Amino acid sequence: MDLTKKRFKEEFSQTFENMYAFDIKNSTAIQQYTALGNYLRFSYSDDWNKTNKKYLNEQVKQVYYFSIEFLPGRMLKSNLLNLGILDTVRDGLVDLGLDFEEIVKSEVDPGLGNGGLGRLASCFMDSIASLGLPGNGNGIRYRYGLFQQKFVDGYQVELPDNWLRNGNVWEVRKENKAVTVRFGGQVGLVEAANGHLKPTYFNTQNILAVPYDTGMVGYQNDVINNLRLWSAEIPPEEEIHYHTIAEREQVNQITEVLYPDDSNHEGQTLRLRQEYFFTSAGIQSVIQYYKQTGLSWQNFPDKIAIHINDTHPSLAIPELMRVLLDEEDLSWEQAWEITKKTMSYTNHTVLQEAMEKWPIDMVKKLLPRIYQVIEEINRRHIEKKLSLYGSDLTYRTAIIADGYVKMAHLAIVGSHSVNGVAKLHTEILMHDVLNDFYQMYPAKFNNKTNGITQRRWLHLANEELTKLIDSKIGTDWKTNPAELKLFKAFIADQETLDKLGTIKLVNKEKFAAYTKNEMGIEINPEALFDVQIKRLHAYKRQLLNVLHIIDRYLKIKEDPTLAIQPRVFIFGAKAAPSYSYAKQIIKLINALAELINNDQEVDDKLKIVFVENYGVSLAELIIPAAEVSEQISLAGKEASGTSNMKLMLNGALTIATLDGANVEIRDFVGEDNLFLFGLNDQEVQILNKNGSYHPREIYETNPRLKQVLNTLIDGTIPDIEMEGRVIFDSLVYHNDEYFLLKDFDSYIQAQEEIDLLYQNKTKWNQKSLMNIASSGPFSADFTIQRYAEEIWKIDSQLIDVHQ
Ligand code: 26V
Repeated sequence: MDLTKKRFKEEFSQTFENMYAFDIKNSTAIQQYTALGNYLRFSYSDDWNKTNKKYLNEQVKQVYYFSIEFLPGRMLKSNLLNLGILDTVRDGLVDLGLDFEEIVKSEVDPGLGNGGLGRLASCFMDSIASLGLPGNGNGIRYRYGLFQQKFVDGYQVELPDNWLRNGNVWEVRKENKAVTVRFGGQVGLVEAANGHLKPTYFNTQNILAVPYDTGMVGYQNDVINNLRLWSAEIPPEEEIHYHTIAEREQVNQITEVLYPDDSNHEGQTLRLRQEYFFTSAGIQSVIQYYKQTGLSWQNFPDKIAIHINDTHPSLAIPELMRVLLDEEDLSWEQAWEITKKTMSYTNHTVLQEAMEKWPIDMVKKLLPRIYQVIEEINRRHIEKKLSLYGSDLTYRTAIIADGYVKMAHLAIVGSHSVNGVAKLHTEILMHDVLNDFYQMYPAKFNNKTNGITQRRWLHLANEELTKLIDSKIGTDWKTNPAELKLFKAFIADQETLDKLGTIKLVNKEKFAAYTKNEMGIEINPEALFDVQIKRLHAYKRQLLNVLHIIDRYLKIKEDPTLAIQPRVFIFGAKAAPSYSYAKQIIKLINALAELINNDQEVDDKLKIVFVENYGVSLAELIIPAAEVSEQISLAGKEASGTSNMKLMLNGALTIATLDGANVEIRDFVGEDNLFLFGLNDQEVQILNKNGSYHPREIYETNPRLKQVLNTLIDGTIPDIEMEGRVIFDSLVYHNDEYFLLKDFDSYIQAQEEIDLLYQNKTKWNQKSLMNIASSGPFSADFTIQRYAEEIWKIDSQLIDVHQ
């Protein structure tokens, strides 16, 4: 975007006065932010409109990314960067006497996702727009995002996240694009004009789905794609039927709040309502769009790709079938061909407890017509496969079985592509978790290793490092991240290595200022910063990290003069409100922090910082300051991980099991530049299969580990009587499901190697540089290119947009 500083200052000041009718000098940061956001939205609205029109007029194929979560982070800076006016605006604001960083911080960080899955969806939206690909997001405009986390006496307390309190400058409400979503009622057959019997719905509850659109700004390419989030309302013509507040509330509830549990499928009706609500609204809006093209239904898959992010939107399959059958009068065969060719599905987890399945009665009652469609999909699936694969295999793949509708089965049968999110994860899907389906549909399965956007996670989060890289290898890496590898040429350049060290130190100082001001914890920026940031889950093994910390603490207490590398252990993690074991681990970490941080003898050899309310904005502060990246899940459990990629991109060294995308990280950066430990997934499988794992024996025979574990129950760590006992028992007596005891020694050994290497700053910085330079392949731009070419079959519109 062309914008001079002079013009910006004039136009922005004018916008402010038009909005507020007072002088900008007397305004708050939130008001300045609001005016700036509006100003930016106005200034890209023309390109937004043009992008839309171009897609429609040229009838290019578009992808619709259906996701029940998007986690975009603050948008002001990334929009400025992508519009190409970050420096102009920043300088202009300084001229006007305003504080840019204060303005940036006054934006709320929308928490419309739980973690990896939602953040991935937002990285993808950035890459889709930046590559000039015709793509749209489809999701839910939750009135309340993921809870705000507070610690009270070390315990997690959840507060509502009223993210819309001050409005949202980026969204545009589009009442003209509202659609009706129908729940409940009955299905009957009514004779149509052509004499055929046609399914018709009676006594349904009709909900108005109102879209709020947000521009997804491409990186300096004039492309503005669309993220459409739906809100549930009472249709004006139905107001008369709502007599009580409770009835009205039931409607608002549909889009009231994001479900905060990403590990355990609980099967509540409201969640199923959410899933159908946004998929049905999304499908209807795609159909409305398609009808404008005037093309025949047979061409639908040539113009539309619909991607379902995990199984949450998998009702898109029967919903598209319903529309094509009941509203557009296609035959089953025609409708099914179109649906399969249109849909593709990504699996994000192998955890059994997270697999979605809905009780038949619930689906029947809430979505009677959809249930009929699913029944017929299932009937035909079984009928077709029975003679080919025999009854055992075939019935294991049934969509309806044991009283439930199995959503992953529906998603696989109804799509042309099924992908995992890292090499190992896809292997496990093909050969283990989804092997029955792999036997039936080998060609559907493919891998798409996750990626991250380097624009947010390097360029914006770490501007100093960006400047250094620019000065060494130029700026082409911003549009072609593969070029980051050119940075390897500076492996022996002492000046570059020293600069890397200095930049890291400055970032650590920034984080230290945060912990001091916000948490009252003083940390030494010269200490090694060790980071584990991700949702709290037993399989991610934050507890293994804790055992290592306790081990260090005991060593220091045994010999307070010990020369040990000072470390700060940084945690960020929310636990699902109903996940009591995860909450007990939070309490343990906080109690241990209280003990260690206040122990004079320990001094700054050891500190623990557990940040409250971890999310995208805190990640942007922590990741550039990180030196060690903890990626220590039990092998075979973490589908991919993405914080591993962000930390590597910012020069942290990884300590890892061979799990998820850690495998590819190892492949790209080389074994010498990260620290591997622990069981691999094959070894885990064998131990699980032959039942030969006996943690109690390890406890009894490993004195060092025994000493560490005993601190959980012997009063060493104050105020954790209950939690310490539960955790101790889970490890020692209740078979240590995630093999912490088994991996303890090898983890400690890897940590000792880290300490040793850190003594040699040059060698450390060399490995840090190798990590930065090897992280290009993890750009979401590449991931999205593969989705676009291999699954969606869509093309970049970049060159034309510039004409
Ligand atoms: C699952 C459920 C199931 C119960 C109801 C609520 C709910 C909400 C979200 C989820 C998603 C769980 C799957 C997930 O987040 N997987 C993560 O996806 C990341 C992106 O692919 C990947 O990097 C992580 O390894 C994976 O755990």
